[in-house]
Amino acid sequence: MDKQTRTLTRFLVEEQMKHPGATGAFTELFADITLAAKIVSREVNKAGLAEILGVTGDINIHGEEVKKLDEFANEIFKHVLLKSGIVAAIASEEEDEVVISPPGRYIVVYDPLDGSSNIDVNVSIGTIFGIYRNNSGENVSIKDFLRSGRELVAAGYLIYGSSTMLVYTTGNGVHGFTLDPSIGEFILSHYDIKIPEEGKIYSINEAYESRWGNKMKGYIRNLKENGKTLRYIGSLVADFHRNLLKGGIFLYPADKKNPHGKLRLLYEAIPLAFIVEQAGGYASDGKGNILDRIPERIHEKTPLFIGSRKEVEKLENFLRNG
Ligand code: P6P
Repeated sequence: MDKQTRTLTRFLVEEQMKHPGATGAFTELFADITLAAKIVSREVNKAGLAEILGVTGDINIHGEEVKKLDEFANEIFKHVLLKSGIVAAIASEEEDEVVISPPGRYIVVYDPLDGSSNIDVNVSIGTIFGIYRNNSGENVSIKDFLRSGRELVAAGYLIYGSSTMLVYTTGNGVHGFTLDPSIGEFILSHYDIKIPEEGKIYSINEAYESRWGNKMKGYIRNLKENGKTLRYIGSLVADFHRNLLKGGIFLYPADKKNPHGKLRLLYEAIPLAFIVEQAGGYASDGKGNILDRIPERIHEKTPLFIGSRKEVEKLENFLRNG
């Protein structure tokens, strides 16, 4: 019976009870995040049916402008977070600048719907988020976002797939919850996720091989010679989630076309790096730990190599020594 009733809400309250000084603000913030996630999940799951799949500027049967799903998801998270009175500012992949709305004890970074180009073909997509303390009170500004991922209070992601899952960490392990749409609750399904130290899977877009450096080519050749298998969905959250559970490495290197990589440091790489490290894995930009990087701009790009610790460390050695 307990398995069916261990909801996210109950889990968060149990975690909160371990911190006597806790005010409940973090638990309330998470309730807001899960509310936004449930709304996005509903729209993603019906996107193939509703006119919402349309491009920006279409008018639906209600005479309302139809937003693309990623813009819709951004608006939902932005509204719910900034209306909470708990979040003083947000940085979003869909917002050119940070959006400041104090007061609030926290600031949140997020990619509202990563991989949304896959929604038309029913491939899993996701939301990635990270939560920091607001150390500047009413004077919160962009400077409060340009800080190490080691200051994260929490990080997580939603994966909108065959089921909708929320996976998050507050620095005490990584836990996964699966949405039961019949009761509208996230139920604990993956307690204390640990990524296998090694894995057979590697995830990279091999179409770009001609753009890689020789050391990257040598590393991928070595993976093939050692019997690894390629799995690449082209949706970061889906590729990351599979490798988190099964082991392996995801790679999005810098190349001739993307000299700094394609993926975003602040609201993609850093939150996932916190999660994977809490699960026993490792995330690198090829030179060092992603969590030691200090973003210089909110939309800064980075190479990303993330997954089983031994694999990522072997990749770093290849890039150093060839
Ligand atoms: P490519 C989706 O557009 C995305 O941002 C990530 O979700 C995904 O990992 C990556 O880009 C795929 O990029 O160049 O292989 O199509």
